[in-house]
Amino acid sequence: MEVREEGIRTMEQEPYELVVVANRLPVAAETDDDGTVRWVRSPGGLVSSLEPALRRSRAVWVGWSGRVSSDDVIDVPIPSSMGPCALREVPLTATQLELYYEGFCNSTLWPLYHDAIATPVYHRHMWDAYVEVNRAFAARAAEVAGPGATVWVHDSQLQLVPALLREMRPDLRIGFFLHIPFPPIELFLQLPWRQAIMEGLLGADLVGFHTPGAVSNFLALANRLFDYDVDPDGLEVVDHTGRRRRVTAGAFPISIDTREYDAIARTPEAQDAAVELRRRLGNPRWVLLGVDRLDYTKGIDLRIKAFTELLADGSIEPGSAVFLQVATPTRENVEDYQRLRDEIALLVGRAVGDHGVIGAAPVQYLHQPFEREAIVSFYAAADVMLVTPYRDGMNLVSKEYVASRMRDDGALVLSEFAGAAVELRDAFLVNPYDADGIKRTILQAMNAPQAELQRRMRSMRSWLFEHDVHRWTSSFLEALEKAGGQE
Ligand code: ADQ
Repeated sequence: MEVREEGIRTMEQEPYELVVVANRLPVAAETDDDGTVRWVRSPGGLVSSLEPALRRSRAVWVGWSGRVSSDDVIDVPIPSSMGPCALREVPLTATQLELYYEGFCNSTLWPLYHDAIATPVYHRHMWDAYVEVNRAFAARAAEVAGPGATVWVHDSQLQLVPALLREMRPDLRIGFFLHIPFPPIELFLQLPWRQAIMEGLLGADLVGFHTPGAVSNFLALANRLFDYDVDPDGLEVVDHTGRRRRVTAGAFPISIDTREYDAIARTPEAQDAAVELRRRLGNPRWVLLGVDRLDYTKGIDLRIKAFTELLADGSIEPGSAVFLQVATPTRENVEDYQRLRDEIALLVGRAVGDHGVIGAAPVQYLHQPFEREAIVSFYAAADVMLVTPYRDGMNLVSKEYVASRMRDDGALVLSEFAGAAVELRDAFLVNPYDADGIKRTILQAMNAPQAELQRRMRSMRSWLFEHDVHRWTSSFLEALEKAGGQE
């Protein structure tokens, strides 16, 4: 297919041998006042992880562009120069967005897979929209994949795609990766559509998770629901024609581009910005930092309460420490998120009202997105990083902090229930539900001898330099290459 864009002629390389299927495309559509559609790159996240692999092969990315289509959907081709590969849109209507994305993905699956921290809703019309949208994604992938292509499906929004796609295109090699936790059997069994979701996932040749714990939850569930014999690396399933097929399951802990974070942190701009930030905070002895999407899974509330109690009981002297919480706005149309936004604002307001002095607040709160360079300068400025999710698939923030500490200093306080805790054993690990435990651990991190901090940070950094995102991508794709096999 030829695409013309601003006089540049580019040739897309069909047939595609690698197809990435994810809810969002790495570009977003913005519509101008006169109705013209402009494409804007959405950097970071999955696209930077996959970029090298995408550039190596004839690749295409299938996903939603962020714009709402009317019911009679139009297919606007996206200029291929916008991405590291060709891009194909799956259009979503306003109703689909509400029922599939805000509904089934964010109000059913997200809370259920995160230990039901918020109560999941189970509505049949939302499920119907989830099935419909998964079908549309599978159809699009089936349409663009070349013969025998490799397809990598991402995350909880698209769990039905592997089986749907296999039905449409049995020649494909299909991998699925779940970016969020996979819940224990007892929770998953609540789901009225548990069987269909598991059948969807078992359509893949390889199903990947962040942690060994998630793998064993998945295998135990396959055994319980279908009575399949499982082994530690997967299972054999029987398809509708009676043929046996191998499904491999494994842990592939996602990571970051460690060298890139390290390099940004080393720039004079980042270092100057960190010094300036500390100055603006009043040059306290300790800067504590939280960086999260404003999500109820992240444990922001208890973290603020713990810090406030330390001020109240005199364990931290006012003026000696400032806690900066940065939170990106997210999922603002979902009710639980609107409530959380108010709760956090209230907690911050109380802390500042009760313990602040004129011109100096012990807790500072920014509910805004920032550029990556700015986030790195926050990391560079922070003596103690607080990452205390109640449950998190991996948590990249913890890894980004470590990668940004080029002087091997700083302390990472990390929830035992983040996937990252499996790897970052030298963090100050904490039970995120235990207010006293968080308080004790914050004090321990603040007062640890420099030699201990250096030992811990060095060991975490050397792990991350070896286990970076490039290793994640290649190990998943290599395992996918070997996976599968039919009788
Ligand atoms: P998230 O829940 O979004 O990801 P996380 O892994 O921590 O959580 O990634 C958040 C990203 O957003 C980080 O790269 C961070 O730098 C960035 N970010 C946070 N606050 C920001 C702000 N104010 N401005 C700009 N950027 C900000 C999901 C799962 C995780 C899993 C990832 C990847 O929930 O468990 O690690 O996917 O698989």
